Amino acid sequence: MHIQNFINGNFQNPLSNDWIPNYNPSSGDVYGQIPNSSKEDVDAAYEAANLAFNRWSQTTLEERSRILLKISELIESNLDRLAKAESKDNGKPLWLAKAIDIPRASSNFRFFANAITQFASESHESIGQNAINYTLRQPLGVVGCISPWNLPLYLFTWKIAPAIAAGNCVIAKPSEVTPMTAYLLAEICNEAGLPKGVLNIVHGLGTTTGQAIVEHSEIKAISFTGGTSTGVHIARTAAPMFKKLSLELGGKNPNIIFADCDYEDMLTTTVRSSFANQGQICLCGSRIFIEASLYEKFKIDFIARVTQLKVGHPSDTETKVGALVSKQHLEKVMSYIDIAKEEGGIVLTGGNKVKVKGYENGYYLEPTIIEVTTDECRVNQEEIFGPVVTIMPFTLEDQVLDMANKVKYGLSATLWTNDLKRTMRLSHKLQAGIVWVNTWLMRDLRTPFGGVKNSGVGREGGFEALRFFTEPKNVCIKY
Ligand code: TXE
Repeated sequence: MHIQNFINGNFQNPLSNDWIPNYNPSSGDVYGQIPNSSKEDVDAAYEAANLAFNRWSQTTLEERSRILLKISELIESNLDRLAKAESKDNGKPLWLAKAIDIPRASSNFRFFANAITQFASESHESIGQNAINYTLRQPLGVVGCISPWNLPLYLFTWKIAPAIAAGNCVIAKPSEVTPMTAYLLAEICNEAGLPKGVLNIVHGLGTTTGQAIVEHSEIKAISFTGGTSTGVHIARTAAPMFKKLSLELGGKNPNIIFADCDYEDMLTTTVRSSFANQGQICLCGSRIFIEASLYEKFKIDFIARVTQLKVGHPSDTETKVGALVSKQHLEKVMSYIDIAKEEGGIVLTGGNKVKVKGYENGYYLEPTIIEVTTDECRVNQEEIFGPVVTIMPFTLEDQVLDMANKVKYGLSATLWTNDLKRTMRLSHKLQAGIVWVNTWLMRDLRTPFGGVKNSGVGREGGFEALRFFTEPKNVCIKY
């Protein structure tokens, strides 16, 4: 099967006729080919987007909202088909794609279809000067959206929906590792009546296609989610052209557990925040700090729960941990388990590849818990992005705060405690874009989403996203 680019409402092969194999992580087989689009394909997408911009930016909010809602409905009615495609492309359990990824992609369109009708700008009356200032919020023009492989359609639509809701035209590139649902979304957009050229999807490698989008002098903004080193490269490329940038990068998030927490709730959620989606979520709590008085009990119970998680084929309903996304990624994650051992970490459970019957070449890994004695070791400092967590005890609040903040990342933090004063103290001091207290990954799409330090710049979500995808212009009228 050959995936095609989606330019000006049409499906087409890459101009160079250059293709990349697409792997099924659950079996290790190549099951498709995707375009490795060149600068020329990106130029063609730009022409289409630019041509569509005048009309789309003048389309009424009601009409834009109606089309976005239609896309949302069509994603919903294609739930099974999209979930199967996502699971096959990414290796995640099918039930997870059905319960989370695809419904969330639909919600992204529904949310921004509604949000755009409520988005308003300010006016300032200059009292005593007979003047009124008001702010126009104008779409930027043609913007670039580049997304990763861990939550393919979920994160792809999280960028595209606000961009087009705000009146921009988009050139989007999904990860070359998981292109399938983006391809299917293109069909849905045509069916929903999205005008030609408003959304263009070019497939290909980051270093060719992605680079061509970032380097394009007329693309006004880049919204990117992916690895921190890619983010650095994009920022360096885009800065001299003064493009607007939203960068959502890696994380190494602390999960801080105090002895006064609701134990069962904490334990169940901690299993999820450690291993959901094979640990391949930027928000996973991969560094677990436990108050010393609870440490031994937690250690025993956590190991017991984690060894029960079934590693298996994504289509098996019993599977809790599916396949990792690619062979390279599996090797990278495995290399960190070796690093942990070299650094004196103790593998409490997991650490080995798994051979799933009938799918022996798939990229499966046991969920892994590593006990560390120092927070400064590499496995506690670097993003692994797989089913690997570290645990270590702490005694003092200041000590755990210091360890939580002593990494280069600052995306999210989770706190388990029933002490209100402690909650208030720590949530103020934790260096993170998001702090969850007694919960994890609870999302309200109106809230600002993003990180500090090496976890990125800018915020997505709610009106923050609509602000990112518009340019404020001050108009001052003297009367
Ligand atoms: O991501 P890349 P990779 C982290 C995680 C992972 C590491 C590397 O630690 O192990 O990043 O993953 C496109 N110009 N996260 O290498 O390369 C690329 O094609 C423009 C965290 O898979 O950053 C893809 O579409 N685009 C993360 C997207 O960038 C470029 C999710 C992300 O790929 C480009 C994924 C370039 N020069 C990985 N190079 C999160 N924050 O959720 C690559 N791309």
